[in-house]
Amino acid sequence: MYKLYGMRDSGNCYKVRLLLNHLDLPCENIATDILQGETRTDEFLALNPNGKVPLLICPDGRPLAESNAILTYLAEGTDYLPEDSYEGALVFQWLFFEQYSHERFIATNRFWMHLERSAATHRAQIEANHGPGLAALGVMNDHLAERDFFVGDRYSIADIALYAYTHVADEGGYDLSVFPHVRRWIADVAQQPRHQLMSA
Ligand SMILES: N[C@@H](CCC(=O)N[C@@H](CS)C(=O)NCC(=O)O)C(=O)O
Repeated sequence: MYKLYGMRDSGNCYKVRLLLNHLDLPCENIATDILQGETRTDEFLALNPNGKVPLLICPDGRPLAESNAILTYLAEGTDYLPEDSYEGALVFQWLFFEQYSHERFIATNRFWMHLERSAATHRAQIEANHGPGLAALGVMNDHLAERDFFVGDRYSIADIALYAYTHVADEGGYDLSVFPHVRRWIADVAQQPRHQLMSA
């Protein structure tokens, strides 16, 4: 059985829980509170020297970190990662976009404003992140104006990766009402079979 070190309110961890649920793969969840330093213990650092969740432990005991790497590993050979090499590369394109142009602005602001509740301390960084976060949402909105899902008009791990922090972007101060295609897509993702709420 898989084991997942993670925190319920973390979008990066939610991505993995969501895919595991879609795939109906049983998993033991190991609650790991980043606010209490539980990713910085010697025991945890021995498994992931980078000190971050999610961390997946495969049934054979091997650890795997980085949410989008975990998604790719679990999705291999399933409907959630296209077999076609070009479409597969497009999925990677959006996974890298999510980490470089989206998550570090939108998730970071949500962390300070909603989870750590340290917005006053990080006011300047929150303001600096806001513009690039809006730009990422704009790129998504324009892309989704033309299609149902991110790649090949089929729900894939590109959607799962981007959904995790987009559907709670308001908690980081982002107003999604100006991104109608993103809002339509959020509703469609939530209708997928075996969808699971972040709070589940
Ligand atoms: N790029 C990593 C980011 C992981 C990450 O930032 N995890 C946060 C929670 S969302 C964490 O564990 N922070 C604890 C720490 O930095 O001490 C991924 O996608 O998995």
